[in-house]
Amino acid sequence: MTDFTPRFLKDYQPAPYQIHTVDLYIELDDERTLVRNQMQIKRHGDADENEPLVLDGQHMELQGLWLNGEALNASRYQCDEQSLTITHCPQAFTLTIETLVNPKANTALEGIYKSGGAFCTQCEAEGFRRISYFLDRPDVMAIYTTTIVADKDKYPYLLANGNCIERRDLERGRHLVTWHDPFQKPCYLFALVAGDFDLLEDRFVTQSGREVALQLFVDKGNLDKARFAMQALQDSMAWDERVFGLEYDLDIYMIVAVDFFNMGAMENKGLNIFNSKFVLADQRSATDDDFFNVQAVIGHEYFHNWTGNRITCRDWFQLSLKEGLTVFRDQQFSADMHQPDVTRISNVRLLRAQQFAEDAGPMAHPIRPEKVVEMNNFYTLTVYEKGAEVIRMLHTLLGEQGFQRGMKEYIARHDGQAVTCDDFIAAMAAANDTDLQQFSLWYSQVGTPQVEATSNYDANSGSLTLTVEQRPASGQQHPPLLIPIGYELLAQDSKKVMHKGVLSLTQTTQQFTFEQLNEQPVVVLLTGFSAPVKLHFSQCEDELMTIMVHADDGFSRWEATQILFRQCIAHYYQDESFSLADSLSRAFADILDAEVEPAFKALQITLPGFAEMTEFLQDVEPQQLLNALSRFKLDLLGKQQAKLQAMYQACDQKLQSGEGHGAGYRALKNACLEYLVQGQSFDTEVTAQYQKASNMTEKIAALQVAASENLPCFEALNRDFFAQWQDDSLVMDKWFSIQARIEDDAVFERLEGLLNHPKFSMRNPNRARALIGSFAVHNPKYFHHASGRGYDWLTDQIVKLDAINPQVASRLITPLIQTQGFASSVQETMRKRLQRLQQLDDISADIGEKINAALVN
Ligand code: B3K
Ligand code: ZN
Repeated sequence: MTDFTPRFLKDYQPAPYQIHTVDLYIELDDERTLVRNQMQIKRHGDADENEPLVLDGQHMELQGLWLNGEALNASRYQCDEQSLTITHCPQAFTLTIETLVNPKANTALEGIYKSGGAFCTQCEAEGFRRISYFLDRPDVMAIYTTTIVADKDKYPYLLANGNCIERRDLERGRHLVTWHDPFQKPCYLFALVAGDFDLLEDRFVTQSGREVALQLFVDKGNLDKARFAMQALQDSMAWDERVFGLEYDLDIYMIVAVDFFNMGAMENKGLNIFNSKFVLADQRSATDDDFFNVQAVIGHEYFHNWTGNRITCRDWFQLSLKEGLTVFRDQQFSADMHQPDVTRISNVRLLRAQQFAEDAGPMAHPIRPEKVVEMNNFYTLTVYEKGAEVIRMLHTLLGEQGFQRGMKEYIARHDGQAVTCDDFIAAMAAANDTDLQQFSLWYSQVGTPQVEATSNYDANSGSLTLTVEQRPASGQQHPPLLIPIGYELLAQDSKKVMHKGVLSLTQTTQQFTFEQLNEQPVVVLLTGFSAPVKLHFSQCEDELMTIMVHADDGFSRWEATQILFRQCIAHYYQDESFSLADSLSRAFADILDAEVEPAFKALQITLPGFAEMTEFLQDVEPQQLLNALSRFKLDLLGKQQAKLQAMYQACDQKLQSGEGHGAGYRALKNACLEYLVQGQSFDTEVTAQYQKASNMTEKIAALQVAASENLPCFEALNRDFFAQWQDDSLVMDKWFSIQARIEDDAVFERLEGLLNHPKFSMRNPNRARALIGSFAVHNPKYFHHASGRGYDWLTDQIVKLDAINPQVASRLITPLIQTQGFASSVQETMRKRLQRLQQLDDISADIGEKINAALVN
């Protein structure tokens, strides 16, 4: 029976024992890997001397146990499926444990496992307990020395954290390598890799003049695809020095790319392990978005070296301490490397389309959760993305200088420690001599707060009063939060910005007055998306159109168009005979004509999608919403076909002449394509785009629209694509993802075929996500099919996947548990599938926790 007992933040207790050093000797073998773990352990001064030592451990065979060199008598210890308990421990002692693990059978991809021919590890959050018995919690920090023994031909590279201190050959073709990491760390940052790779080497000279060796290990034949990642690493290192004054600390930084990986990447000290999707990229096989993500993830993991590794979390409830902060840092890095407005808008789109839904769904939790069954379920958009928004608000309130002062204080106080979110806030407050008590409520509140604003201009006195009100998300309760609200006041005539700044909303209702205005301004609120809230501020079309063109803040210019679109889609949704108003068609034409960066224009003309719209409507009937979205798009095309076509061609010419940043023109060209394919005769152009494209961004966009619009050219292009790319694993993920998006009635038969396709494997998380995840998220027409067949199909796959890899299964179940927002009959159909899952024996804690939460009402 699976254990669904939750753990609570309020029950935190320090560990009674500390592990100070860990000496690991690991003899790698596919099915019988031997791990000898020798630890120096001390009882904590306050702990009772009768306190037993309880070590975590799972999926291992205990082979031997020695205390201070003597084999331990069976009466002194007890071993079960989850732990090893040792009684009567002295105050300080050496404990040696020998265990056997089976990497080949490890399909959960936690602990030691095999990815292709290589051994690798994943320990965060609680995977080290699958390698050895240990106090598997982040506040136990030790110095590690790791010796690896393996066959030299098959595994010429043996890697672990820190610096290499010994390397020698052994008998029977084996070799031994020892690594020592001089920094103490929690076990979740332990890593080991053994394999045969191609190695890309470079170096970085730090601001203090130390030379750091940079090594990137990739599957053979992929060296050219690793060059961009190497550059991204060097850029990250330079950026962290320049902006945060933070320098790398070891003499070597290694990144290994593997194909089998549960998430994006892992920041293990000195030895990052990455999903190859976030390392390998070249123009032919990767899209511009892929390049963006490679750089962002390389940055993210590198930035963890200070925010996560040097200063880590006291317990897993504090995860946002490192993740929210590090996402904020990677977002700032991306903004500096690209266009800040465009980057910010992408952050906000992700937050609103996905995190808002999580925060309104059954798994809603504060950025610092209070109750957890399976920790892996809490690597969420809330902890990461909303967590980053909370850090951003702090940055907005304190300013860049104040924020950096706070960071310096945080590091001065806590370098080398495992700390809490409160410690972080306390350092920020102390450095800025300010009180952040009210601000810290953001760490415990649940749901997306609502903010309602009205404005009143008094022409006689020339004063403008803004009345702003906040309330918790529906069903939630908490005291008023400190919400920074960025604003601009635009002059009606000159369109100049008369005032701008940030209002601090601290009360439930508050008024803000601006005096001495000689005309009624257009008010822009929540500039830069200054807080993760839902803003209700009713503005007329004219005001929105002024903002759309004249606001200083790029996010607000984009948001004004989105508000117009959302309102219009809502009309289409509510009224089947609604058609486009001339004013909106003109506004759309203005956007198309405006002189703005192509990447920005691409975002402006991209309509809010299905997920974003379900946030803004109530009791959604999925098919009716899809219908509204496509009628709206078709009407826009009907009115502006000539302009869209001209823009499509203009982008194409810019690209051919190599003018400007290609990525912006490609984004705009593809955004136009999304409209143009709605018309009757774009088959030839789609085929031409596919055939001419020398980069994946244009090629895949052509194939994708051909699939989702079911164009006649699709089958031929699809075959061609498969034939060309069948041996490239990352491109095959794209291919599977496209197959799942095909909108035709044969989709379920097609999906069955794909599950049995020779290139499909449930064991490879990228592949499973590409097919299953893409269907549930990108094919809403059939996922939400009225028959419930889409829900059934997802449920069937979840059952199979849960037995192989619960962590991946648990991510993919998200669209099925987020029933809120849909009409009650739709919710009922979804819940039936969850009930079916709930009745199964042997469901994992990962899946069980989510289903129980979803079915609780
Ligand atoms: N810290 C890892 C995530 C680990 C997830 C474990 N289920 C990657 C990151 O956030 O950088
Ligand atoms: Zn992270």
